[in-house]
Amino acid sequence: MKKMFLMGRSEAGKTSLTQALKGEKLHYKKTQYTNITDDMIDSPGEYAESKYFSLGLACFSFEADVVAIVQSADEPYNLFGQCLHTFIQRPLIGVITKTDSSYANIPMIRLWMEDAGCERIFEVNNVTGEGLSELMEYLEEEPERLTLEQAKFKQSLGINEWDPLPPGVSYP
Ligand SMILES: Nc1nc2c(ncn2[C@@H]2O[C@H](COP(=O)(O)OP(=O)(O)OP(=O)(O)O)[C@@H](O)[C@H]2O)c(=O)[nH]1
Ligand SMILES: [Mg+2]
Repeated sequence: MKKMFLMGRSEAGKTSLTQALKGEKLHYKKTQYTNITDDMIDSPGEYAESKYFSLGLACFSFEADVVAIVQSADEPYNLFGQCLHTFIQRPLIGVITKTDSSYANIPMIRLWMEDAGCERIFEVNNVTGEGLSELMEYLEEEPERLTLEQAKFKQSLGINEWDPLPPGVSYP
């Protein structure tokens, strides 16, 4: 199971996503500080909303296997810059919540996430559970655990640690 780090503005639906993935009924609980469990790191939205705290978010990413930007389908503005993935040494994915909102503009949120460098984008409804199984399937794929030498070899090829080796290439 991949450990997922959630970041996104307050009310985006991060905590609800953790509840929905655990099969719990949604219960509102404002996140006051970063909660770390075995599979998930849930941060308060205010951290992503401040440029000073956002550095701390980059640090938390080192404790995770994958970093998820969480944005609701009716989000009025974009908090994340282009090519965000370049300063996060983990795969970056996007999770669009509140797909049931009558103000949803999913194509726009997808564009923001693609600009940020998300390699996968999932659309979910935390209330009904729609779309969660696809995300769950992705999280259940075990990440490859590399030795330092293997990681350095991948770096020498100019590829990310989580990218597959090019065809015909194997570890020395
Ligand atoms: N309709 C709908 N409401 C949702 C969905 N996901 C979350 N919500 C609601 O959105 C509100 C905010 O959700 P939270 O999960 O607490 O948001 P958060 O991102 O954890 O916010 P902070 O803890 O402040 O950072 C709650 O009232 C949820 O019930 C969804 O997919 N659909
Ligand atoms: Mg929360």
